[in-house]
Amino acid sequence: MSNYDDARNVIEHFKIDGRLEDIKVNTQGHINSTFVSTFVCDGVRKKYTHQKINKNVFKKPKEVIENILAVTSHIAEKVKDLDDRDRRVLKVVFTKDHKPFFIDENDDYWRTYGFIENVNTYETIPSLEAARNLGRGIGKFQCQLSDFDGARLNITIPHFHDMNLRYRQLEDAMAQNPAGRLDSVKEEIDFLMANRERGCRIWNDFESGVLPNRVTHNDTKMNNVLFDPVTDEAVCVIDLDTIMPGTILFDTGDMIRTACNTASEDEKDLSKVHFNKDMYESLVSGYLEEASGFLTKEEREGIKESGRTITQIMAVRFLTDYIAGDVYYNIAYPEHNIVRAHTQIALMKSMDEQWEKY
Ligand code: ADP
Ligand code: GN1
Ligand code: MG
Repeated sequence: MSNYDDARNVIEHFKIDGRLEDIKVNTQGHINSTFVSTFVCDGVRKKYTHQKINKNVFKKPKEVIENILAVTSHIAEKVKDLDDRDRRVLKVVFTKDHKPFFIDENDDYWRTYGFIENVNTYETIPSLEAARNLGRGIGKFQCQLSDFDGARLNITIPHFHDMNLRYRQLEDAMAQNPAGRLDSVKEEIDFLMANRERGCRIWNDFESGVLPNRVTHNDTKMNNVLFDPVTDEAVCVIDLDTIMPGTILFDTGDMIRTACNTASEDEKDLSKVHFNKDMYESLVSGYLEEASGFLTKEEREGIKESGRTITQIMAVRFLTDYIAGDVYYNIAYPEHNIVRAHTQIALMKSMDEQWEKY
């Protein structure tokens, strides 16, 4: 995590009118360092989001920003006639020397977006209607990008949702056991190994072409979607770092994983973690309102499994990071990654208990 002084020094390089009044940190994401600034210009306050891109995760930050510029301009064109177009898509703010990023003395890349005001983000979904709206929002986002040429995109994290690779990474971490944590997670490993073959099916179907290759977001967890506080409409999909060619099932999977869990991703009390099948039905029906026009039979039939698969890949990834000594995700306390892995495993088990009922 960077500190306020780093952020203050960086912010002055962006082309923002007015006087910097305040900087706050936002700890909702697990990857980048995010700050929110307030500027005052002619008595009017305006906020901005500044992010240091995690270069351990994104090896070529410039390519991440190139993707974001291409995708946000494409969506901006689609929403240009809406009254609230300013909150429908992220807007990149350039530096005083006209670049979409600033590189600091440590070779870290920073970017700035206009802050989208008057919106909510959720860790747990508040209502069936909000779930339906989330489904609609993700479906709409995929539609907006359906005519975007995926070949233009840089691959920001190769094989991001490749379950085969994620299991190999788990095995590497187990073999090295750098933090000496392996003995404490045998049960979790046994459960995930027993599910290995099933979990790899979606990736294998994507690679073999059974599932179409489309432009997907790849990180559609609920707090990457901004909701209107009055109507609960999903107005903007943010966190565009992993926009890449993929199967839409990666995106349906992550919205199911996060919106149908009755608890947050890092709930310690596992008795609170359940799969809510009513939320699932509302979420998927909202999604299909927007997406059914372009889905193939295989995609439509894969939606239910996608929720389980993406929950599984997160369990594998959180567990791997715990064994590896917390080298990837931002954590707030030493056990954070294993707590996250436990909620994912509990959610998979709750899905399995109800599998025939939804
Ligand atoms: P990370 O990759 O670390 O998850 P995100 O891009 O998702 O970073 O940003 C972290 C959080 O910051 C989001 O969950 C959201 O709450 C907030 N955020 C980011 N960009 C904006 C924005 N332009 N307007 C409002 N909130 C934002
Ligand atoms: C990370 O960046 P953030 O916090 O929205 C991760 C996702 C995981 C998610 C789990 C680039 O998302 O893949 O699903 O944590 N992003 C990256 O909460 O690894
Ligand atoms: Mg995020």
